[in-house]
Amino acid sequence: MDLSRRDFLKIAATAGGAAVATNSVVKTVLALGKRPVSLPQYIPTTCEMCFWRCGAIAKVVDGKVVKLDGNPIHPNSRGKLCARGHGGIGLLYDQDRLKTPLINTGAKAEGKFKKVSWDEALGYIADKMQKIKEKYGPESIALLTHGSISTYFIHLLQAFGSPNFAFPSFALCRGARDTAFEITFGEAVGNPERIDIQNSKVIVLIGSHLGENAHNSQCQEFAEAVGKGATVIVLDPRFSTAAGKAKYWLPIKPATDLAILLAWINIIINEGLYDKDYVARYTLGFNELAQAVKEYTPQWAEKETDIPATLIIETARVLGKNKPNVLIHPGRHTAWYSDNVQRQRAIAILVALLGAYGRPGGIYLSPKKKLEPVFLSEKDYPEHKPELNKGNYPFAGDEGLTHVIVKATLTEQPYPIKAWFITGTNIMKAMPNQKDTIKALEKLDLVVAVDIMPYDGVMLADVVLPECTYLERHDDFFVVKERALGVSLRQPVVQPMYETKPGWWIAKELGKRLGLEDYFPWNTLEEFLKTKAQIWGVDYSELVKKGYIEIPESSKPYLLPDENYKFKTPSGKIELYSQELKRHGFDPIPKYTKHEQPPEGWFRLIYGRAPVHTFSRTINNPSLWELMEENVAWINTKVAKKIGLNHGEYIVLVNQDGIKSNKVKAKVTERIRPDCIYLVHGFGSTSRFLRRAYLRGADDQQLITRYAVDPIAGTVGMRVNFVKITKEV
Ligand SMILES: Nc1nc2c(c(=O)[nH]1)N[C@H]1C(S)=C(S)[C@@H](COP(=O)(O)OP(=O)(O)OC[C@H]3O[C@@H](n4cnc5c(=O)[nH]c(N)nc54)[C@H](O)[C@@H]3O)O[C@H]1N2
Ligand SMILES: Nc1nc2c(c(=O)[nH]1)N[C@H]1C(S)=C(S)[C@@H](COP(=O)(O)OP(=O)(O)OC[C@H]3O[C@@H](n4cnc5c(=O)[nH]c(N)nc54)[C@H](O)[C@@H]3O)O[C@H]1N2
Ligand code: SF4
Ligand SMILES: [Mo]
Repeated sequence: MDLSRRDFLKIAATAGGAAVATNSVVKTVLALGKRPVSLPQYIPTTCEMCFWRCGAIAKVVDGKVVKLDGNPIHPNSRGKLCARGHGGIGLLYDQDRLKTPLINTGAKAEGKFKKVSWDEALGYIADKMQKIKEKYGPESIALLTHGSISTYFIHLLQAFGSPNFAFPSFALCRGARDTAFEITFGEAVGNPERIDIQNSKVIVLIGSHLGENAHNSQCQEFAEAVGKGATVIVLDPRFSTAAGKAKYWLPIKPATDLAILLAWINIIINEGLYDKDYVARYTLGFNELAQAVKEYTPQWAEKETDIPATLIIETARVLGKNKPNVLIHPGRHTAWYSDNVQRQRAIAILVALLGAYGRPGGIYLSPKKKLEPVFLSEKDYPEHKPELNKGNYPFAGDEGLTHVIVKATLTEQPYPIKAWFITGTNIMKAMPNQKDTIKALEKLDLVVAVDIMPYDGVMLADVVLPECTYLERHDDFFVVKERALGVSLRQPVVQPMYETKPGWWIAKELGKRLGLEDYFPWNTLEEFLKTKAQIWGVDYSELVKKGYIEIPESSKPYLLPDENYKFKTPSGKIELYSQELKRHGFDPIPKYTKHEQPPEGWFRLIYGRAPVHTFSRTINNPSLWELMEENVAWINTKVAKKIGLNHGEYIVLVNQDGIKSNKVKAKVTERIRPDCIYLVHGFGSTSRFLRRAYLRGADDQQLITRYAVDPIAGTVGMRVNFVKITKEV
């Protein structure tokens, strides 16, 4: 029997109080012939079960993590973790983790691995990289990356001479939103989004499915606002969890959101419901906007969206009446259709008309202080050929475009790509058109994956390097730009298990073998962190104890009355009409684009999140898998009745290109429109190294063989695939 905490407290109490507890416990335990139990340690760190990056506190007993809790002083967690955050323990102790470096000895992407030492693996990679560099130049090595490991590998590849990296978080996630807000307000809306949801009187969720999207403090604030009586308006073809809290659920026909947004703008202008002082003081292009939206009447929008004109008018009035304390949620995963940036522009314009940017309950301002970047080394990067990772998209962000890397690999244009590093991203699940991904992998001379788990994309690599989990390592500081500015620390709460190593160590060691040691002028990352903290004037030892430090006097969430705030746009104003878009040949004010709708007998495939999983990365996690082992296909009751389908029956989905999904259970429900089918993303793993997740549920990405690229920023629309239901499982 192990001594539990309750026993400990009992013993401590009988021994006469806390002050003598430790000695008494040791004595008592020895007297009982037991091994001494150490006192629990509580170590703060930063969660990486998703990218909200909450402050977490690990309770560690005898070198084992027994509990994870939210750090109360961290603004992203406020003392609580979500289910996935608690699932960090499951990740740490998952028997299926990558444990040693691996080299594929079979055919390309065959996954026939032998275990090798770090020295052999890194030597092999360095040798191949040098050969590729000699033949094709350093730019021919590309990096697909996500998460905190990105910092070290972008640095390594830039030091080697390649500028070609891409994150899924731009093209496949929030790129459209960030571009639209930059164009309109001169600044992206941030991550975490700078939304003042706790003070909103009206909350409009356009697809944002809070509650299923489990971003911690945002969900907490949403619950708070609902508790205070905020009016919630949800546009979603599916009755989401958030719709369950809404006064208005508008079950919009998928792909038509821009119609309702333009109609709202039309009504708000026509009925004089906009914030006139704010518009006059801060915006540019109001007259052009008023002219351009004249055609977008509520009656027109009704035909496009299936939402009655009366409801469109009623909700527009709710927005106008409650301005400026209105949150039009800017969304996050905005990679929906081919006009993502313009749809997001319409949201930004609506925010401006309601005077909600820089106002309580709307979008709050960035912290007024900055922490200047401190780089891993001060040494300049070598000259290189121009980057290809942004393609020909004038507004593509600095995070690069994943599909452009794939295309360049396949076509060798504008120059060849011969190697991929894949760090912290599951390319088979994150990127659409898996066939192209495989074709590209087959063309490459070297594929290296650095990961913690043997997920699908990882196991197609030539060399697999095991990183330790976030609970076993330091990472670079996280600068938190919430209402105030802050610094969050990640530090190991236990030692790395097996032969796993931190990402910074892997990059540094590989750098050494490539003759790039000068780019890593520190022995451990902690040494670098201490220097960085000193430069920023942050007390590192306090950070170690607390996990999070707020920068004093950095908060200024709202505009002052009559403030002459200068926006970071070229004009210094909020650009309702965008000269920049016009200069590049795009519509300066959003225009409606009609998208193809599914033919009779077909359904649009839509997807989203489950509260207990993060993309594909948690589906094998023992504790989270237990909560949800596979996904289900949401199908409307009438549709099911027509084809004689029962709730819980297994089906297969087939897309327009004849691609079949894994078998998946039907969830027959009134909670979805009849013209679409919904899957939670991330399931249907094809990696046989995952004992729990292998072939469980259906993979939405497998069915997403088509995608629509937005010409403005190169973001990818993934909701343009149609599926049929078959019962042949
Ligand atoms: N069809 C479809 N596609 C999508 C989406 C969708 O909903 N549907 N969502 C899109 C969005 S919004 C996003 S942000 C992207 C997400 O794209 P990704 O971030 O690529 O998502 P995951 O599928 O979770 O793959 C993450 C990989 O990182 C690994 N990993 C986790 N933690 C660590 C770590 O600490 N170190 C290392 N080295 N590796 C780690 C995991 O084991 C896993 O292999 O996908 C996009 N693509
Ligand atoms: N639990 C959990 N939470 C997460 C994540 C996770 O993996 N797990 N990932 C995080 C990340 S990186 C991101 S980007 C976010 C993504 O989450 P959000 O940005 O909140 O979600 P959306 O992409 O808007 O898509 C999901 C919703 O859009 C609806 N939808 C589909 N088509 C349409 C349409 O045409 N119009 C409208 N109005 N709605 C439509 C779907 O029914 C679904 O309810 O979630 C974040 N939070
Ligand atoms: S939202 Fe959940 S998974 Fe994401 S960082 Fe916070 S606790 Fe971790
Ligand atoms: Mo995302």
